[in-house]
Amino acid sequence: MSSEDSIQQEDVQETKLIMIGNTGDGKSSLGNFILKKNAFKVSDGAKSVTQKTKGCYGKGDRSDVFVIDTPGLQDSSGPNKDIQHMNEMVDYIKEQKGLQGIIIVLNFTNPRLSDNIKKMIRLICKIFPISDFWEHVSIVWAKCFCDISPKKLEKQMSSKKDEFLPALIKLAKETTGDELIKIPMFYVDSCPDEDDDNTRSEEEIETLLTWARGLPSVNVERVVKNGIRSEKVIIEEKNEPRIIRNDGNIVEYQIDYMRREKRIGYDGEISYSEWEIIKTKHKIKPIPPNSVIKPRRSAFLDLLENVGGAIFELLMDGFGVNKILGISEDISEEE
Ligand SMILES: Nc1nc2c(ncn2[C@@H]2O[C@H](COP(=O)(O)OP(=O)(O)OP(=O)(O)O)[C@@H](O)[C@H]2O)c(=O)[nH]1
Ligand SMILES: [Mg+2]
Repeated sequence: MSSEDSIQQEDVQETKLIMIGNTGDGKSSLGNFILKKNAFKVSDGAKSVTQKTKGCYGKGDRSDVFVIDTPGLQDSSGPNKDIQHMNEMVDYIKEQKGLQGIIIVLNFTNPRLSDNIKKMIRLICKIFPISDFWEHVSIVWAKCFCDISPKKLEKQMSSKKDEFLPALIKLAKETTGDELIKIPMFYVDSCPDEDDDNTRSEEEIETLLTWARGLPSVNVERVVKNGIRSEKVIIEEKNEPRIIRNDGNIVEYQIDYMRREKRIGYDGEISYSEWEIIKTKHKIKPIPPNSVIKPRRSAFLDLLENVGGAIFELLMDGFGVNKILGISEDISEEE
């Protein structure tokens, strides 16, 4: 390239967009549609296709548009792959001179704002810890098929706005404290059949580019990898005794030993699995006939409530409870 060429290249006011979203939702297809050329490989199955962050200039009147395609999040190879992808994406973004638009690509055929999508958006916010983050964000609804009837389209568009915008505004408040944000939404079919009229999508992209061209550049130096951690699993255990019978002579109780997984996601979010019974012990303890105190069933229940399952079991196993409740030795213990 001659020096003249490079000056010309620098003179061109380019518009840079990055596309982020879940795997298979249509980022690469949208990139190709915006650039008017086959710059990115598109998947033809359920497998994640894009494995590397890569940018490309467009063709013809889109030659001043640079689109960065990224690997899909929620990759089927697991969260560690996501972390690797995101770290590489951050490195790539940091190399860029400018970046105007952060396009979150969502699948129009997904009816709900799932926890996964919220998780993904929170993660993107963490990567861009810039105060005006939300100013740079727009949503593109991909797979908004061009043959959908106008009436149906209008209905679905308004249901998306009703469901997603309040949730996004809440997320914005949570992340940057912004309350007055306007998130543009665009509805696009990036892969129409040849004879389909896809004017609506083309117009949507023109509006998207007008929006992006009017934005200042993101300060890419502030983009960070932190906030992305490996997923951790912590095992939590508890004992849950239940008093089954107390007729004044014996007290019968059962202890369920339970376990659950506490998962700390790579975005810091905590989730729990259901408590699972891993072992049950059935115990019968006699109350001595000459005991001065004849504890009622409610005394055991009170004890259980006051000290909790673990201490209750210790007490019942002889750490002073015999004295408290006047109970002698075990007569039966089954597992
Ligand atoms: N009809 C139609 N099909 C689409 C559209 N967007 C994506 N697809 C199809 O959906 C599939 C996935 O599209 P991709 O563009 O590869 O999705 P991606 O988000 O880049 O996927 P990963 O790279 O795996 O993260 C492909 O079969 C596309 O042809 C769209 O707007 N309309
Ligand atoms: Mg892709």
